[in-house]
Amino acid sequence: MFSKILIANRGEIAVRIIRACREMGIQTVAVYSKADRDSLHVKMAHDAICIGNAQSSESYLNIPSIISAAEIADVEAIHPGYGFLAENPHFAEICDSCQIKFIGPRPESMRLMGDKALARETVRKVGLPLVPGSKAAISSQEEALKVAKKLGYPVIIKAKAGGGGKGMKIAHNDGKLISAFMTARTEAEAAFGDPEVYIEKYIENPRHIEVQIMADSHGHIVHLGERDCSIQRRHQKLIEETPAPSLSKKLRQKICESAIKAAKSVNYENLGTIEFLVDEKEEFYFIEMNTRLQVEHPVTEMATGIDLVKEQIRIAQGEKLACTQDEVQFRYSAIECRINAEDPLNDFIPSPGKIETVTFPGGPNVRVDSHAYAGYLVPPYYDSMIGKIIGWGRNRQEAANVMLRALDEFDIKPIKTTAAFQRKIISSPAFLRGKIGTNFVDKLLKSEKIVEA
Ligand code: MV4
Repeated sequence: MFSKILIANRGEIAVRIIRACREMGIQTVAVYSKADRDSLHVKMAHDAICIGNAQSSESYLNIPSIISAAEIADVEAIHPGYGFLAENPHFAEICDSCQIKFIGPRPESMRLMGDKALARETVRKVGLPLVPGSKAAISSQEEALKVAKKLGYPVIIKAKAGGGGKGMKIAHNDGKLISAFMTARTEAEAAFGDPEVYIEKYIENPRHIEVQIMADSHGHIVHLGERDCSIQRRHQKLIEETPAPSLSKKLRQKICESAIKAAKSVNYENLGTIEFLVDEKEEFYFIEMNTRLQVEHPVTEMATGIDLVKEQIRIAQGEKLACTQDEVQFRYSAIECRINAEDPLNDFIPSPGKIETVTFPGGPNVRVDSHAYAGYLVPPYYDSMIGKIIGWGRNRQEAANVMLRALDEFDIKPIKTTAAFQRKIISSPAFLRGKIGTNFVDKLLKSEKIVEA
């Protein structure tokens, strides 16, 4: 059993992991950048070590600094959280070679699933449905044109090393395809050091459905249901929920079984999320697998009563899963709003700065995961998410009512946040009817502009 863990992250997720460790009687070591000296995760951990400058490349992404901190603090394991080094197979290998347990999947699984074209090919072999597309990376304009002709427009160009919507380009005709192909390659090279791209048929306004799985080192694997993450703007998710609204029992079953199949195909260990698109004809397609704990994990936790971070730590300790598939119960509907320090009235520009006052919601069926407090300075160097509010109930309507009430209670000054915008979404008739797709937010923003004009 671990007695001390280092958390290689910051913000709300570092706080979340420290909470799990406390309950398990595990000592915690925080690492922090010079911009995060006064951060809540630093106050909450047993120990804290400064690992460098504000810029992430010099701190939270700085592998030698983090490993040195782990050695100095003499920890047995590192939890990477999400983002930063969470899906970096090289970092996991270095942890291994230093006899520090990386709390996550094996490096080979991360490498395989990190190559989005190879991931496609791997799960295709075990029978998962894929969006029609190229089998491997496309390296010439001629080949790109040939594939697009076969698929029919529109098509989407994705970076092999990408994921999460980074570096994607949509093309509606041959002319646009050539320029999109060239830009996609250049951007992929700049962002990931790998210019390789692949092409898929573009699905219009799909629902973005993902399945949470967990797998232990003894070959046991269970799914914890799905989440709908369609409410997003520019690939930043704003609202996530479980169960996905208007998904038939049969389709849900098929998607969850497919997710297990995908994870089994790579002999997966630890937590993972398998992403799917569901189109207007109720067809579903695998798109990618994320090999980490996700931001939106709390909705699954509130719906099932399973603490995913504790499970992750138990799995890393070599323990067996605490429950079988039949024992997993889906009790509640849960909704999460990501609270970003951004101004929705000003094109969502980041709104960092000092928080003078903050009141978090409370009461029945509300959870707040946040590192914000009165007096905290939101630094401009990192992601703008300052916390998450989760509400749940016996059905979606109850969960939505709780969420709306919680958003009303939430108050923060003087920084701007997305909360009021999320309130608008959740109180909209289309959302309440469960009529959501990935175009939802853009449509809402467009309709508002027309009203203003
Ligand atoms: C797609 C798609 C449509 N067709 N793939 C976004 C996240 C990443 N994991 C994959 N994503 C998408 N992949 C095909 N073949 C639509 C999305 C998508 C999206 C695309 C453009 C603009 C906004 C989007 C929001 C959610 C999903």
